[in-house]
Amino acid sequence: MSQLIPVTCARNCYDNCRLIAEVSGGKIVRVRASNDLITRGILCPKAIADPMRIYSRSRVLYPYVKTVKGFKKVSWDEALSLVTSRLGELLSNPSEILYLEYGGNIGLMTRYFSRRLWHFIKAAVTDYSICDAGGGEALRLMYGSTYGILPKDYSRVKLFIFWGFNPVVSAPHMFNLIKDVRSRGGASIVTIDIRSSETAKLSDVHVRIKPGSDGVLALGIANYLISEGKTDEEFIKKYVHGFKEFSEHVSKYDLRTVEELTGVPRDEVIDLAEALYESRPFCILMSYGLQRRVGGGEIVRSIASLPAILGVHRGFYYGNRDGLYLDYKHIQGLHLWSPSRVISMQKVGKYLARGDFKFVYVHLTNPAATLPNSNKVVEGLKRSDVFVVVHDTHWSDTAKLADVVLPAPTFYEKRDVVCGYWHNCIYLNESVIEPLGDSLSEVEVMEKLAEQLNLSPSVVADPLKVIREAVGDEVFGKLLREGVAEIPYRPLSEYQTPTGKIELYSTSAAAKGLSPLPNPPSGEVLSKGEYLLITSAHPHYMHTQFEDVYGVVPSDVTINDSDACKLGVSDGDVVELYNEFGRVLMRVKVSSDVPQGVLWSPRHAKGVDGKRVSVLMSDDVEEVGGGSVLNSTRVKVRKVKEVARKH
Ligand SMILES: Nc1nc2c(c(=O)[nH]1)N[C@H]1C(S)=C(S)[C@@H](COP(=O)(O)OP(=O)(O)OC[C@H]3O[C@@H](n4cnc5c(=O)[nH]c(N)nc54)[C@H](O)[C@@H]3O)O[C@H]1N2
Ligand SMILES: Nc1nc2c(c(=O)[nH]1)N[C@H]1C(S)=C(S)[C@@H](COP(=O)(O)OP(=O)(O)OC[C@H]3O[C@@H](n4cnc5c(=O)[nH]c(N)nc54)[C@H](O)[C@@H]3O)O[C@H]1N2
Ligand SMILES: [Mo]
Repeated sequence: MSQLIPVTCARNCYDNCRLIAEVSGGKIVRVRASNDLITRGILCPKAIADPMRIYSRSRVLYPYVKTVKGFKKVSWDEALSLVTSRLGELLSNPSEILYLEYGGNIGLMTRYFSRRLWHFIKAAVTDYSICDAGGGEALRLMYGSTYGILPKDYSRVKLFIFWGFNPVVSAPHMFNLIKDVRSRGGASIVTIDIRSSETAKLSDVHVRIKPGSDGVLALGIANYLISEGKTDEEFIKKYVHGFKEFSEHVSKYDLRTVEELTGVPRDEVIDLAEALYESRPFCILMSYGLQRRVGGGEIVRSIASLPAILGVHRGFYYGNRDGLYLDYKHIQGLHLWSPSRVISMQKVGKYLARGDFKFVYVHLTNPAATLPNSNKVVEGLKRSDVFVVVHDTHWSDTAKLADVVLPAPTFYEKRDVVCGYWHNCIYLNESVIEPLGDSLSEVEVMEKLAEQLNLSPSVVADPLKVIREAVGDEVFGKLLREGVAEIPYRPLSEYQTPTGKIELYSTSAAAKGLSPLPNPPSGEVLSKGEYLLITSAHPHYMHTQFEDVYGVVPSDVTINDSDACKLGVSDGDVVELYNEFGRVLMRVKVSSDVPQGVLWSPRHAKGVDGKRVSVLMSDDVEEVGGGSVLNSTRVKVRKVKEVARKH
């Protein structure tokens, strides 16, 4: 007899699906999809493959210590006493301890509660800026916070614009929900992307734009609407600050300039502007890929001006966490303690390699593969004076470089409370199966470390009690009774800016020395022989996860036909991509899906030489919000090997 046990996916994905694990003989034999509003009976390729990944040979099942002969299996006691003796020596110099963590599991206990130990000892942390920081800060400058329309309100939306967003791959359940709204009520779907993405191919309209020029398009649309008198005056009077300055500012974005800079024909610009005006309420879904570039924050700010002049309260989606009445700071203990140093995530490699840190604790991330300028990350982690501890479910690239590796249970093997950044549901996960091997959860490891270091009991608080304080009694009560609850959401018409209005002229930006009005780049400019390398999500992988099931992330680099011709390369040939940060060998795929001058690879692609494409990624820092500029990476291309062709 098998048992069916519900569990919510805790991966760093918009969807956060409700899954049903089929358990037989204490093992998960299959994963199914629940039929709720979000999951809708559909599984993504990752959830389908979970049983294989849970029981794969690349699981870390026991603690290991690195020796000259390789990794040696040890007991938890041995591993922990090694870790705490190193950590103990540095407690009086906490800025030499780096706590490196990201979104391998976004559970409130696994990810947020376990930060308490590191905050308590004042370890250095990162600014968590790799993914969405530029756009997030841009929205805060203008709207006071990032939240937008919730999925349960999509049924009233008449136009969805996926702006630099590829949800068919990166948020398949979001796309399915919106596709359903389209087929029921006649809403349309527009995608604005530099390439023919999977989503562009399934949309009603694909607006193909030059990389990095989206802000120009948005301000051009704004200028057109203002000059045509197609704005919502009442709304602007009541809710918008700085419309006059904004109108003057955007007047330079005439249709000719916009067409020239963005490559979008003027008729398409007008169509898009008219569609927005006619199809209110609309929802502009801006992705994180769009803003991971130089000027990314200003691009998001420019796009976010459109709902303001057209009278749609927060007519966008970017990330909804800010809208939830959930006190994340409280769970992390940030109301009690603060880190001794906060470093840019883009610069982790640089700072590690130059010896800023003596002890690095890594969990929920695989930085040797996923951070920019990753050659430096690897160099830094390999330094003989740096002690590296990795707590992971699997033997990641980073675990293989560690001094101590600790086994972690997957989200199927531990209790947690899960809540994401798209919908407002919060779920209680009970463990579906016993933890595999000797694995211990993040909370358990934190408790053990705190105990051995004789730290205050306030670090090792009861996680459920702390979560209850963070969500309030009512939500918590429902969560315990029913396993799921909705978190109350801030009103869409509330703007947490200094003026209480949407600030097209941002007073906070001015105070920070940034341009008070949106000031987007005119697009990526390439020098002779340079290509722009864009990387984005692949359906089979969650970043570097699932390589144990689907094989390594393919080493493909997609090149436009005419560029391939110029370079004298064809499908299957091996080329070297190189720049000031590193070099990697990739396999050519010729396609008109990408425009001239642009190369596309799956994120974290593993080259034919075994190197990750991340060795090429620029570690520059975006001005607004300190975001990453991964999609502003420039490379040169050299043909290395021709594939044998049949004649
Ligand atoms: N299968 C899968 N799903 C995932 C993930 C995963 O690894 N695998 N990761 C999750 C995470 S952490 C994230 S952050 C999201 C990311 O997923 P998305 O938010 O969808 O972002 P990306 O995949 O980075 O890029 C989306 C699109 O932006 C386009 N783009 C790049 N530059 C520009 C530009 O200048 N202008 C325009 N208009 N378009 C541009 C790219 O061509 C790409 O099609 O996905 C989440 N979902
Ligand atoms: N070139 C390029 N680089 C990028 C991006 C890009 O688009 N292009 N995208 C960036 C973005 S948006 C992001 S979000 C980052 C993501 O970067 P990472 O967060 O480093 O991504 P993952 O490879 O998913 O690493 C997560 C790790 O957590 C582990 N893990 C999973 N569940 C658990 C758990 O419950 N407990 C523990 N202890 N470990 C667990 C996994 O095994 C894996 O090793 O990459 C960034 N880097
Ligand atoms: Mo991300």
